[in-house]
Amino acid sequence: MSTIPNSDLLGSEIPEFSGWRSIGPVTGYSQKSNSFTIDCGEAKLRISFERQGIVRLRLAQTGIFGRDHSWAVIADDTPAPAWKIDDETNQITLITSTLRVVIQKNPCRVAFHTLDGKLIAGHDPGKGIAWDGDEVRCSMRLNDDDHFFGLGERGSPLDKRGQVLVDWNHDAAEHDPWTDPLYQSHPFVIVLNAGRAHGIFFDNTFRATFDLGKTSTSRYSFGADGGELNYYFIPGPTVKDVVRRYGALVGTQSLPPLWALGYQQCRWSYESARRVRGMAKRLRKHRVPCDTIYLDIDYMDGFRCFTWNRETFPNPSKLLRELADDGFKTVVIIDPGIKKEQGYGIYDSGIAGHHFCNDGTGRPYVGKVWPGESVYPDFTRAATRKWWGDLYRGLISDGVTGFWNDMNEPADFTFSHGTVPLTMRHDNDGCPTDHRECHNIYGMQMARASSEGFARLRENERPFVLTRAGYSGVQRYAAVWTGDNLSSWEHLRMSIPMLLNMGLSGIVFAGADIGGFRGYPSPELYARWLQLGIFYPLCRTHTCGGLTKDAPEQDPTAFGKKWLKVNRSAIELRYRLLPYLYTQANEAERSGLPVMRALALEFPEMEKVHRVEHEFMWGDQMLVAPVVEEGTKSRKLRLPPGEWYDFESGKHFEGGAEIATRVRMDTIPMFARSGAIVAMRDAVQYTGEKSLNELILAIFPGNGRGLFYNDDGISYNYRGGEFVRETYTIAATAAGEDSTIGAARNSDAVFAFESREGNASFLPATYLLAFCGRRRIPANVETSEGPLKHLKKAGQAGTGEFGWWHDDATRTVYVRIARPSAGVTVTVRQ
Ligand code: MIG
Repeated sequence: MSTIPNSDLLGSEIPEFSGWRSIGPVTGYSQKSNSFTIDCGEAKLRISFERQGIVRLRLAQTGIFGRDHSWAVIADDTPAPAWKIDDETNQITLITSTLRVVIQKNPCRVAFHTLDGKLIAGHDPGKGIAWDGDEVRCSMRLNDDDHFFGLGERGSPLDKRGQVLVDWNHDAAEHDPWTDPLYQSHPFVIVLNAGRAHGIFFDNTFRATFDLGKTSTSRYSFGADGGELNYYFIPGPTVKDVVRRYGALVGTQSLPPLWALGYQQCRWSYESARRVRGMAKRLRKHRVPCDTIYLDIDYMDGFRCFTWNRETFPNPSKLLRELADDGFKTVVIIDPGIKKEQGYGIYDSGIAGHHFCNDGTGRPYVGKVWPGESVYPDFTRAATRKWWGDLYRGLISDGVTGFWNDMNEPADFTFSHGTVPLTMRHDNDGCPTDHRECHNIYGMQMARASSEGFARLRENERPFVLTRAGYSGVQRYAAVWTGDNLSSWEHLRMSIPMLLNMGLSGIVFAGADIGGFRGYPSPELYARWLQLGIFYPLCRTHTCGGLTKDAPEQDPTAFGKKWLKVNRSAIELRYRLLPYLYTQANEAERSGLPVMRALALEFPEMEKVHRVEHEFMWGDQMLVAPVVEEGTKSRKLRLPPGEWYDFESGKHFEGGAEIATRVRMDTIPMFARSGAIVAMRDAVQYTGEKSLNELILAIFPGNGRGLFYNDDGISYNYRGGEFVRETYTIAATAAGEDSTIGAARNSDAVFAFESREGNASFLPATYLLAFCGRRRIPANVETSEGPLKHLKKAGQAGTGEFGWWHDDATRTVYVRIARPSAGVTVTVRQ
């Protein structure tokens, strides 16, 4: 078996077009309910009309379309939209209720227009669709002000214009911001031009490349080493429209169990039960909230999956029970590589069931990973996914609550390119093929097997699976972490555009290793990283600790007293914000919109903020500008247009400008949009510690709307209606005279419990409304049901008594009421 040179797989060369055949003139066409097939000599191009106004194009170079199968696109039973044909001399136009698809006849070029005839996107007039042997490529027109977002996990700057990006899942153990590819493949790009957006999803699992205006200033292109030229044009016009529609096509991030949104502590490795207990005890002793502890590969017996090292973990179920009693969930790592060893049950049953990928000669391919010689389960085979999922039974009965799937690019230490040979065979859901076609989906199908297995074994419990590799749609099965980063400020910064583009690509439940995986962070770097990491949907510290036992600890308690306080308060803030985060996670599942949002998603029409790399919206209500440089005393940042309030102090800022805000070590620059309503609670040590008795709503001056979602936090019952979802509004009613900027701070405010859907048993007994940014003591506060008592002493605040009081230090008017019915309003009169 030959080694494949690195450059062939990981290089970003875009093939020259000289030997390529470009599609020729239209010679005929035919139509069927939702599709229109164009003949271009021997080749055929099929255009079909999909859900949500999405248009699909497929090319058959030889005129014969292959199996129509996708690992990404989910089934859809919405009826095909109506469309009609307008056949003219030089072009054919397909007209839907939202788009005009214009097919130029000679040569065949396809373009997408608005109904009133404006060009949105189209094939490059010179190149169009082309192929060379197995390789396929599509060239599109490129405009001067086109900018590119999405494309999954990349370290490079947020706007991908001018970059060539490769999709080929790669164990990028040592990467920097320009290393490409990384671990995941998401061939989905969002094109943003003067505030208007559309998307392209190139559903091809072979090694793919996107040339986003690097080799040409007049066209961009995407293509793959094999497979079908098969892509979806996803209309906007807003970035949100594109992201939502992409979510409807490939599925959205499934709602995690609530505990998985808590803080998570990991290390390679807590290599013995003693050490795991020690870590857990330390966190509780220092009152650092934490929900989850991870076990890395050393818990296993000789790296054999689904086993325990009985010397270091003599009684796993006892350990896990103790941890559970103390409020910790335990997640263990499981790699795909199965040790080749007769007598090891998993290997034997895998051989008996033909579950391992063969090398092309019929024998299992044997690579090298942690256990030494290892074989690779074929996750592209349904029977193997079932077998694999069931293997978790033992760990689950030991008390393991989630699974961490690593090395699933898949990694192989045999070759310098880091993966298995391209000749390795896969079942490919009944259509056998080689690794070229299945490489990019291997990790996703492993995560799927794990998640589906968990769902069978723990009926009606939401799985938690964390995966390193993935392909479009992986978010249906797993959360994602961004692999082996470095303990450096550069890597802290890099994680932001990376996670923002992942969010735009549907991978919502994601995070980078807090503090960095390789190396040792300074106390300051760790603290600042944690202050950023509490906004990662997946909030996990992880390190390889230099792989030596005496390497320093990397956790919130490890940097001395002063830093412990800083670190604890960051994590407490995460827990205080959990109702909002959980609401956003539910919104992500419903809509496909991410939690960590690039400014371009919320403000597509405001070009100036599109390339802001190190700020983000957190949900639709908050803006976070974490400290990303060592020794920062004053954080410069750009506020998008509108009015903004400092989240802690309530201080008012006019947006649309660069500002600088002074920071101490424990300052996290965060802002609320005017009219923001953010659901919060008191901090807890872990999510299951205390139920939500009082919901705190942080309400900012202005006009706006907010949401609160809640359910049992663990089961699927919410899908059958066992949840509650409230919407609130806040309005600044004109005190009449004052219409100046920031006037909302001083005008009357009317807060309304607008609507309630679902089961009220998931609501808290009391609500604490915190009207922020109010300097003046109100004249009175009343609800639509009557006046409220003015509690003069701040001390009364802690007693749970109903009424209102003003806190001068934080410029907040607090109002505590018992759970009202929908429709009730609360008015603050100035
Ligand atoms: O070859 O399991 O990215 O998080 O700690 C290294 C050991 C294997 C790579 C993962 C990392 C994990 C480590 N793994």
